[in-house]
Amino acid sequence: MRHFTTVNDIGPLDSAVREALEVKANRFAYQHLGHNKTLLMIFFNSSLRTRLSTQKAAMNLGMNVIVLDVNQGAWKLETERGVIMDGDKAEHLLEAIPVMASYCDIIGVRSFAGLKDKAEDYEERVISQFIKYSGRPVFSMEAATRHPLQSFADLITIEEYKTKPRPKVVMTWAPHPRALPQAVPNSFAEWMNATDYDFVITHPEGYELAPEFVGNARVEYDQRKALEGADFVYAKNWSAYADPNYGKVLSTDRAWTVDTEKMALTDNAFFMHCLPVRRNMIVTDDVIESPRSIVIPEAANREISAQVVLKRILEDL
Ligand code: AN0
Ligand code: CP
Repeated sequence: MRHFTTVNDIGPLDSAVREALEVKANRFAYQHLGHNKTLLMIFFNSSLRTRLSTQKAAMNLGMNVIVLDVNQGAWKLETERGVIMDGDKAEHLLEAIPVMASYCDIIGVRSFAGLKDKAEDYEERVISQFIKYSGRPVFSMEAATRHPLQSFADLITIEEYKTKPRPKVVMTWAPHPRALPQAVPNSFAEWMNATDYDFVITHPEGYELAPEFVGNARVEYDQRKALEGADFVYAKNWSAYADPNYGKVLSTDRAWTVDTEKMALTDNAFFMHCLPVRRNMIVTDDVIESPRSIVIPEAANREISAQVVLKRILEDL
């Protein structure tokens, strides 16, 4: 593997999951792969899980790790070419990328959607510049439109917990006070559409995701109807994609919060969320604390998805 930004980069999902379960059973078996190799993780946005799990995965593989928080202590970076740099940004990405690349072998980038300019976000302008100008393998730690390390961990988790060959997986929008990117739901849909699961998306009208991510998923505007018979409930908030409301919060209606009464409509479903989660907005205390909540094992699998990706990149370095 060279770069990892979408589901297409991982190849057949059954072998990716098999490899993940092997890595999970024996996570220190590949320490030689990363010897004298350096991972640079660059964060334009906050992170708890991605930061820790990716660093742990790299250490399992024997790598050295450098972490840069661009907005804490580094120079502010200009990302647009042709700008007269007389504002607060002291350095351009076009110098910063090759300089950073000179200190490492592999680069992980977290750069969220700005949610102001849809074209800029959906062209993936930041991570594609890293791919173009670094000369290094680059992987997404959540870019503008996708969060593939999360979706891969979600897939591993569903494979571990499913009790039917073809489970019903329901991704439901849930309320949140701030505007969030569509990266997690886009990516989850992209990965679920690559499986043979029964995959349903439910959200209020106006929250339609980009058609290329919805794909063949069933969209059901009635959340209760969507949840009937579900085996997995995947909650997530996102801001509007459709024009003219791109990046806006259209509703914070807590009638969409996942609670015990809604979980009772399912087939004793497991509850999933990528975290961080706002309790009693997205999901009630009762549901997230219930024995059917698998948010912690889901987060633990982030170490495994990152390790498979780093292992495959190291194998092809
Ligand atoms: C981010 C998002 O929704 O994309 C990161 C999730 C992994 N969430 C927040 O900013 C709260
Ligand atoms: N799920 C996830 O990516 O969490 P962080 O934003 O804390 O990395």
